[in-house]
Amino acid sequence: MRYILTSIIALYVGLLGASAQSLPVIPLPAEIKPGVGSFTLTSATKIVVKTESAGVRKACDLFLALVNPSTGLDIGYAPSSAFPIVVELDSLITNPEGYQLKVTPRDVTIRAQTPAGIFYAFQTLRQMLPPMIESRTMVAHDSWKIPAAEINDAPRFPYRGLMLDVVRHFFPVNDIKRYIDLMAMHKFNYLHLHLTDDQGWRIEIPGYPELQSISAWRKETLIGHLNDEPHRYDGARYGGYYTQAELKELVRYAADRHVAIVPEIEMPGHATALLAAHPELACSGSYFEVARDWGIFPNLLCPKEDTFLFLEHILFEVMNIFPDKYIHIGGDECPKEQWQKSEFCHNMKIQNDLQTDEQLQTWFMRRIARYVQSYGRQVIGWDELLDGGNIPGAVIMSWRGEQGGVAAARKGNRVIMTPHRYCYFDYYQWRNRNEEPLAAGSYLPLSMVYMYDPIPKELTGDQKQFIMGAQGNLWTEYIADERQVEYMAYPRACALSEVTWSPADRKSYNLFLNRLREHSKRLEMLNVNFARHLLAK
Ligand code: TNX
Repeated sequence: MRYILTSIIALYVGLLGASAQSLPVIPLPAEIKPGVGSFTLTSATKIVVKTESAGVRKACDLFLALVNPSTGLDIGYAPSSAFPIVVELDSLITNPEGYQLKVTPRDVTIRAQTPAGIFYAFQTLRQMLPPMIESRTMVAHDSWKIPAAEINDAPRFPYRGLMLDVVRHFFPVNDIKRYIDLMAMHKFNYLHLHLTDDQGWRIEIPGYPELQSISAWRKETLIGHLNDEPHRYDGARYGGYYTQAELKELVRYAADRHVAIVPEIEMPGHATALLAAHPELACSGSYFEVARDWGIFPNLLCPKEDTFLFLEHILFEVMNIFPDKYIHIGGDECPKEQWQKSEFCHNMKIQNDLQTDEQLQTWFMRRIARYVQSYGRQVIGWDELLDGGNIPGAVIMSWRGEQGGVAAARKGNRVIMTPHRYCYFDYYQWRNRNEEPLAAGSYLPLSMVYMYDPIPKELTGDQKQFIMGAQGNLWTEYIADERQVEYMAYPRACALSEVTWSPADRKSYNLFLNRLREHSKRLEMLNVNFARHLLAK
């Protein structure tokens, strides 16, 4: 009886264009109403733009650049068409990133308040087409069908991020573009670039040539895991940096795909590479080497006037390259021995009525925050930022756990959740480590990413609104190339895209896995080196 019933349901679902479950769209849209039949891309299909704007055109252009090579069709624009894809801005759609997408056998209609919404509608439409649409060369395919459906969609959170650490390993601009392409397909809208750390400085700053000639390079790199003893090194000079022109081009590329880049300049810790070029910014010591090991280093910038002037100059340049709202000022993992030993820091604390070194650190970061904020920008910092007091307006990235985020939201600071237990994609994703490439240590399976809810339970109604979203972090100590970047990020980033985009009450890990099985064919067409443990069936 049960079998017959499921067969009837399956048949019924098959006749309808799309069921919520059969559409393999990731992240899952907020609302899908299945329709009847399907729309087919043919040479008669044309995009009809009802409200012209550069942003709308760009979103359409990118869709055409995707579908024309694989289909061999010459789909373009027309004032009208018998089989149109109608694109229209509509101020009645309330969420600036939301959209309505209606597919019938005769037409496709896309409405959104902004070009971002139009872009996201196209990403959904793309995922409703067969995976072969992703091919860069023409493929023989009998028809390019899109199942009929009506989709109303908008993100759950305004901040949907991934971080890429380009210090521990350095990735060419083209690799980052590919990372952005994949992010955009999954409706992520912030790429956090970790640009400076103990092991390198990756951003060109005019007027400070040693940042390029000294800080950007390490003598050699640790082989194997940090915990392996004794430490062995590869003997190969390693490094590089992005020129200002490259970064500006990357910003443009990302903006076209509705991804904003958040640049991070680390301070006062994780500063060894900077100190290698500018030892005068330390409290004591005159010789520092760009780090060859991973881990936490004792080298801190000294909270003196020269340091602030230097950092302000750097941040001025950074703001000139990166036009978006947020500038990340680091602030994590600062062992305080050097400050404790310093007469200067001791006096600083007395002068400013500070009792602890944590208060001194927050005081340091508050000064930097004010500088950045004076340019109309906003700072983001790791959750250590508030260990010694408050920094008005600072956005807190809660990484040590959820507590930093909870405390920040209670103080009225906005929060991006990135607790390592749920969001660190440098951790192993499979139980049997011996079967895996070397990774950082802990274990973060796909299911755990999927199950994560960025809103901590202990927050009250009012406090919840301070949670802007969540971010997955890809630290690259053990990730040397783009293939491994993709292996660690996917499919966990697919899961995080649903955490940050899809309505919490529609999430289901099993249904996600079903969609992911379909979605993986698309990733395969895109030649993404995703981890296949859970898709082998
Ligand atoms: C902690 S998360 C760090 C990074 C490391 C990472 C390795 C954070 C703000 N700091 O410097 O790369 O752990 O998992």
